[in-house]
Amino acid sequence: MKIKILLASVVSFAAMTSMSHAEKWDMALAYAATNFHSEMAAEFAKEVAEKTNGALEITTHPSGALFGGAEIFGAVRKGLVPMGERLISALGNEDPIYEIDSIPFLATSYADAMKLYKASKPALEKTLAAARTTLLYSCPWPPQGFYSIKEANVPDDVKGLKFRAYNPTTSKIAEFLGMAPTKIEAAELSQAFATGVAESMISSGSTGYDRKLWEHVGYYYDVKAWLPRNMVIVNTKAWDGLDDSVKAVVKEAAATAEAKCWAKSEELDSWYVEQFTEKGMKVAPASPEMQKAFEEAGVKLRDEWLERAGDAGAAVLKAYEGM
Ligand code: PCA
Repeated sequence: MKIKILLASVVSFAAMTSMSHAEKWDMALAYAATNFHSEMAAEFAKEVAEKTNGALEITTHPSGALFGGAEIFGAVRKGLVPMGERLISALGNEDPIYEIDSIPFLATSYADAMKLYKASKPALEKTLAAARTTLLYSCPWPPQGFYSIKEANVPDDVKGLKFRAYNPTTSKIAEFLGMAPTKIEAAELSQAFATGVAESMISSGSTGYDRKLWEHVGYYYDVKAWLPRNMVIVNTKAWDGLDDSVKAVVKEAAATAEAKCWAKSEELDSWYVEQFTEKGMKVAPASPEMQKAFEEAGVKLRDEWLERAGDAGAAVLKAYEGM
């Protein structure tokens, strides 16, 4: 009897202490609250709060409100914020594995993008671990197309255009085509096009839609060049500090968010592009000349990537090609 009472009080004490340790985490997001990536992050946060009975409450901060896109990875790594979402390939200068999803024309469908994710995930997780961060989930943007303020039928048409880049790969493609790249976060896009700082870019219909680019840009070429992914990461020290039961809930919610987000991205892909036509943009596939120029840039970039990524990179590509 005594033991039972003692046990009961130990249990309620444990419950109390775990309650007093209820964690409140911020999650830094770069993209608009209405973007599907941000909506999934909000659903993920809600599921975690519900299933942990409030032991972990995550508040999402979209549109770069807490940290701008370019700062999120560093902020999570340093523990300035426990959790955040970042466009993986924007980190390409830190390690080539971060930009495997943006090698042009390597994986251009959702099925191939998933294969590439699976083939590269162990290497990605290892690289993230060395940066004291842990991967929770990763979700693709729709296939990438080319936006231009002027009609782009042949490579000469785009020469000299100011190009908005979001990662090293897009900067290099722009240079290859004689455009002038500048790195600009999605949150600043409308302004960049409105003021003429940007005149062209490669991105998905999703980002053009979020930023109402039809107000400034007349042409969208549906190149389907690659599907870059975002990743949701957590500072490893913060992660290690969670109870195992909370970790299990977070992992499960992350797996759910990942599956839903991939499906949502694919579902919205053509819808975004349809909206452009409705808003009066000219939507077309790339002309054969432009397609050829993009593909030539792609071959160069792939070779260059393999050189930088060495044996480890070659092994990942081989695993992907064998899937
Ligand atoms: N949208 C993001 C990255 C890729 C995409 O489709 C952006 O343009 O910033």
